[in-house]
Amino acid sequence: MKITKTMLAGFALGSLLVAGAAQAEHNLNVVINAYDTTIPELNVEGVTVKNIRAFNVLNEPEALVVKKGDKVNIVVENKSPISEGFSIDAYGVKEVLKAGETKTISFTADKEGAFNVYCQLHPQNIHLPGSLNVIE
Ligand SMILES: [Cu+2]
Repeated sequence: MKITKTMLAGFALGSLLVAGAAQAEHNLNVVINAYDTTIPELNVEGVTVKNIRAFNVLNEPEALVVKKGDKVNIVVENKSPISEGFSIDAYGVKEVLKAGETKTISFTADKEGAFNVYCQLHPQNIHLPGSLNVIE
């Protein structure tokens, strides 16, 4: 009986070690969304314009944090009424999502650091950039 228990404990420990050695998966969800805003007054090059309707596009959440070595799966959903881009140059990611489209982007986070996540289709003062932080 004692031997059996020891063997079971050994098997359990072995299983834990195997699980620990496997590549961890990190699943994230990002929603790209556009927000209507009204700018009450704006002065551009000496000309004042009032009640401008504008919109800003955000990636939510803005900051993504994963561990180095993780297999990262990012499900990106575009809720903006127009096509949006999703790029991470350091990982060779450059996707275009049509309005309403969802895509899964996968890569292994083998480089440590803070990387820009941005839309390659729009200026960064309209579609605000975010970050991918790969930590040790
Ligand atoms: Cu955009």
